Amino acid sequence: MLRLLNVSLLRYVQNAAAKGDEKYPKFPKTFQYGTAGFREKAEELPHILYRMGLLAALRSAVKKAAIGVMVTASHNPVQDNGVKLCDPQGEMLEPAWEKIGTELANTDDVASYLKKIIEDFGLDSSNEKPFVFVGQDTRPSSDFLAKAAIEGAENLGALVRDIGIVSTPILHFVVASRNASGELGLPTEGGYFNRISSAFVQLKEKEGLGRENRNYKPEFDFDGANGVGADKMAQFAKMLTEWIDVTHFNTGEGQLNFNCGADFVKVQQAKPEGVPLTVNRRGVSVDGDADRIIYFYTDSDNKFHLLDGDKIATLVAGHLMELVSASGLDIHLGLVQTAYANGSSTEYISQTLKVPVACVPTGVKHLHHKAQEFDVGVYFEANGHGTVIFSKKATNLVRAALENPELTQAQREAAKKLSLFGELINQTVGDALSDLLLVETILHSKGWSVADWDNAYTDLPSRQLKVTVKDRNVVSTTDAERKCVTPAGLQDRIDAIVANFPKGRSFVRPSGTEDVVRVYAEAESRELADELAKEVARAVHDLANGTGPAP
Ligand code: 16G
Ligand code: MG
Repeated sequence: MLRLLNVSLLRYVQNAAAKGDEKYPKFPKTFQYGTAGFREKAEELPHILYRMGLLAALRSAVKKAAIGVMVTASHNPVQDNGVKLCDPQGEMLEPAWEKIGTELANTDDVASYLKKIIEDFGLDSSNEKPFVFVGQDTRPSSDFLAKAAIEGAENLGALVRDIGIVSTPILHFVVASRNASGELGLPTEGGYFNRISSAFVQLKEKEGLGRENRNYKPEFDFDGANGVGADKMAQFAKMLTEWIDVTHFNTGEGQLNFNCGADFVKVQQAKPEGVPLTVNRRGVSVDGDADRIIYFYTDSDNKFHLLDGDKIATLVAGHLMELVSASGLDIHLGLVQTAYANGSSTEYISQTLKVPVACVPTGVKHLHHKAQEFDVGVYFEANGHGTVIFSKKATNLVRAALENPELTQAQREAAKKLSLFGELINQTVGDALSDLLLVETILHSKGWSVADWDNAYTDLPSRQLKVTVKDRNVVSTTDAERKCVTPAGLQDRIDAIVANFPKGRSFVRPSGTEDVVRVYAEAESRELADELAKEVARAVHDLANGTGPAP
C-alpha cells in the first residue's frame, strides 16, 4: 500500500516537470527565497510560480495539512510580483524549506529534484491528497502567476482552492483555520470577516461606551494604497457602520503603492497623495497586500506626525498589560522589536510600561519566533508589520478564568476582554485590518484622540538611507543587527561618528529584499539625524566597496 502511493506520486513527477518546462521555461537568472519569498519583476516569475505550486503540494504532503501560496509583491511597485508559501498554522514557511524552494527554483532538472524531496521526506505514507490554497493581490500580473501556481500544485495531484484576490493575512488565516478543525471558524474570507468583526463588536458592547468617548471620534481616513486592502476595508466598514465611520481613499483609482500606502508614508514621513489634509484627523495607510499599517495626522501647526509600528506596539502592549493585571492571572507579557524601533519607544516600554522588551533581527519570522517565548507576545516592526500571539498557556488560563467563581466580577470581565482580543487579533501574521480594529478599540476605550496617543512619548528624529555596494554580503552583523562584524573597521568608524551626536544611534545591515546596504540613524534633532545617516553612509561606501558617487 505504502509503496503503491509512492509510485503514483513519482509518476506525477515526470509529467509535472515536463509540462512545467514546456509551458513555463526557466528565466535565465539565479533566484532566492528571501525574507518574504521570491520578489522580482513579474515577467521573470512564471516558472517560479509553477515550481512553488509543485513545492506547496509536496509541503502539504509532508505536513499532512493544507498549505498556502500567496502571489504578491506587497509594497513594491506594481511591475514587480512575488510569491511566498504559508505553513499549516498560518506561519511563514520553515527556513529549511526556503532553501529547498531556492534550489527548486534554480534547478535545470525539476523531475530529479522533486524525486529527491519525495525520497528525503519518505512521502510514501500519505493517503490524503495534498491541499493547497492560492491567493493573489490586485496586480495585473497576479492572475496569470496564480494560475501557474495552481497548475503546478494540481499537476502533482493536489486539491487546490483558489481564493482569488485576498490580503496576505486573509490567506494565512484561511490556511490556519482549515488546519484548526473549526476552532477559528470557517476557512474562508467570510469566516475571517465574521470572526474579527464579531470580536470587535463584542468588545465595543462590553465597554458600554457610546460611539464616541471623550477625545475619541469614530471618523478616520483610510488610504488603501490602491491595493487589496481598499476593497477588504470597505467590507469591514459596511459590517461595522455602527462603530466606525471610514472615508476611503486610494481605492484603485490610482497606481498601486505609488505615492501612497504604508511604506510610502513611513519612508517619506509624509501624507499619502489623494488623502485631504484635515487637521488632527486620524489617517491610516496600509500596504499593497494589507499586512502593514501606519497611522498619521497633521497638527494645527501643519506638522506631520507618523504613528508607526512602535507606537502601535506600545499602545497595544500597554493596554493588554492593564487587562492582564486587572485579571490577576499569571500571564507574562513581552514585546519584541527590531533595531529599527525608535529609541524612545524602547525606553517608554521598558521604563514606563514596565514591559520586558526583546530585540531580534529584521524579518517577521524572527519576531514571531521570539514572541512565542512569552505567554502573550506582542511584536511589531517599526514599518507597521506586527501582531500579538497568545500561548496555549495564556489561552487556557483566560478560558478557565471566564467561569471561575473564585474570581471577582472585575477579574472575570478583564479575562473576557482578553479572550475577545485574542479573537480580534489575527494571530497568524501581521494584519493591517485586524490591527486597525485593535487600535480603534483601544483608543475608544481610553477616550484618546490620535494626538493623545502620539503624546505618550516623543520619537527621536530618524533617517534611513541606502548605499549601493559591489556585494552587499560583505556587510555582516551581530547582536540583532545592531553591530556590524565585517568589513573590518566599519563598526569602529560608526562608533566614532555616533559619539559626536547627542542621543545618536546608528546601525547598518545588508537588505534582505534589495541589493543595497541599509543605514539607520537617529539623533536629538532632524538635522542631526540626517547628518548622522549621511556620515555613516559615507563610511559604508568607503569600507564596503560602494558603487556610484559617495553619499
Ligand atoms: C520583508 C519582511 C519584513 C522586513 C523587510 C525588510 C516578511 C514577511 N517581510 O519585507 O518583515 O521588514 O523585509 O526589508 O518577513 P529589507 O531587508 O530590504 O530591509
Ligand atoms: Mg506587505
